[in-house]
Amino acid sequence: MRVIDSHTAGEPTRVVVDGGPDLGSGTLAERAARLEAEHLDFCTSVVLEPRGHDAIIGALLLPPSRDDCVASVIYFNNLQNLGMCGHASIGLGVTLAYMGRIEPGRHRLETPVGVVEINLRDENTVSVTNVESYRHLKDVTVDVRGYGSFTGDVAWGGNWFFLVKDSPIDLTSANIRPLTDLTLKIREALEENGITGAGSAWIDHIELFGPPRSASANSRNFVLCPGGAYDRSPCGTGCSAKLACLAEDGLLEPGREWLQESVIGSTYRASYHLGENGAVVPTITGEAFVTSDATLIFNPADPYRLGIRSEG
Ligand code: PYC
Repeated sequence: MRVIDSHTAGEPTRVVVDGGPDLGSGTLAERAARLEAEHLDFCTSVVLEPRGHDAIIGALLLPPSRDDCVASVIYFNNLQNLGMCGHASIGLGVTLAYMGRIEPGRHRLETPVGVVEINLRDENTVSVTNVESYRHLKDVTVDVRGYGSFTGDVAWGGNWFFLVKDSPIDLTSANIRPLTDLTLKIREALEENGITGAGSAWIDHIELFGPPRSASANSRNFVLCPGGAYDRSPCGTGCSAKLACLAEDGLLEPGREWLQESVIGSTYRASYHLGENGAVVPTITGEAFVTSDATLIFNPADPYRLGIRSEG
């Protein structure tokens, strides 16, 4: 199986170029549902140790089913599919350029949650124009065992987020463990209290905000991803959810730039325009670098060929 690895603002993406499972016919959303329901072994074998680690986002590259798209893609982690993934779309743009499949300029990508645009600005810089993003719930308060109460917004940016404005823990890479513990507990508290995204969707990403380190940035964040890893980048879909909240609070005008720092200090430039129905359409710009072009080997005698999964 050929894979091409990259990182976007520090967050890794592994594009599966060929050798993925046969997902049959149907819409991309139907094929993505089949990947999640029937091919978890494939997903864990690609992203988990010993070939990878739990922060890697897989991107299964498929031929486009629409004439106006350059490719179709299904993003996945060690647990499930991701509807959309900002950093991986930037990584995929740079990977498609590395493969000689796209030239600088605008291209459309089909994802299970809709068509997004990637604008390859140079060899390493891509702007992603995401699906429409919106706030679902404002100022929801939950009691988190051992930590006290937290108030945040529930918003959609291609994935579901709970966004807490003032992190009680300093957002620095020295605090990854306590930040992860806290956000896992917040997620548990949301689940216990039946707080969900639209249509009872699981809120699988938790985002804490605090002051930036750099004078030119607007904010710093820490993002817990569904599988329990943290996002090294400022999280493209998380920035989209943030823009939706800022816009709805009247704190950021269309076209104005928001510079979001991640917990490791990497940055995305983010802005939005209003979509046809008045919703926020975010554009996120970041840099990605290809780090390897490799063949994964699956030896039937290897007891860990499907990845090392946590028990229970
Ligand atoms: O950039 O949207 C993103 C993302 C989601 C999970 C990891 N990265």
